[in-house]
Amino acid sequence: MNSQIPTPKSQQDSPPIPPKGGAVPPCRGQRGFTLIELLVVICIIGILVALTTVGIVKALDSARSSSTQSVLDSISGALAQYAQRWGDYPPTSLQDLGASNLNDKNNGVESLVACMASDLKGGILLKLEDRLSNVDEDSAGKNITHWYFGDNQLREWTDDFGNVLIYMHHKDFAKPRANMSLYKFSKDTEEQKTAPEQNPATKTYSNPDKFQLRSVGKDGKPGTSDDLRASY
Ligand SMILES: [Ca+2]
Ligand SMILES: [Ca+2]
Ligand SMILES: [Ca+2]
Repeated sequence: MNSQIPTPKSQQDSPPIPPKGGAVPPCRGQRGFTLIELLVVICIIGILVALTTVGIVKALDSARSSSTQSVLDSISGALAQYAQRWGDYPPTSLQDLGASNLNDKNNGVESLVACMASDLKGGILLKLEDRLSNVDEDSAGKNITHWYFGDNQLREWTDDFGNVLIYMHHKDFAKPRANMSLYKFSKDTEEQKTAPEQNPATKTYSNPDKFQLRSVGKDGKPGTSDDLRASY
């Protein structure tokens, strides 16, 4: 004779009743993270963030370089039109067009902008107004080329890294005057000397019968590997 009292069916199937107060006891085998595990996770997240940041910076630099290259090529196309219209490319210095009291910085690009902004002989060839700057904060005594700006500031065009472009007419490649070589690329940087680009082996100049138009690239220094130039 079995003296055990059988458990009623309704009690066998019911889930365990949590203790009063709502606290659920931890399951067997469940535990929190150790300090080492947390540190490893934090390290991995840190590495992933660093890798992503490097990737984003590289992508942005690449986009800026592409955009700068496209602008250099647009200016180059407009320069061909200018030469057709005027019989020559813009001079490296507005001194050649009668300007006086130039401050001898950024002369090439200032002459380039002034000539392309002229509204004479068929009108303005290129505006690029979102790239206009005047980092050396100078002005001419008068409006030399009949530019459309409405004041006498000597403006420059900048690349996508915020540095002014370099321009030089081919007749000055061999013997640039001192006032054609000095560039202040941005408001935050010191003046730097530039020189026309040559093939180091043959000593021939790039684009020898026309002009040189360049960007100093992200590093803000002329003559380094990140420089960009118009597709001659
Ligand atoms: Ca200047
Ligand atoms: Ca200027
Ligand atoms: Ca450079």
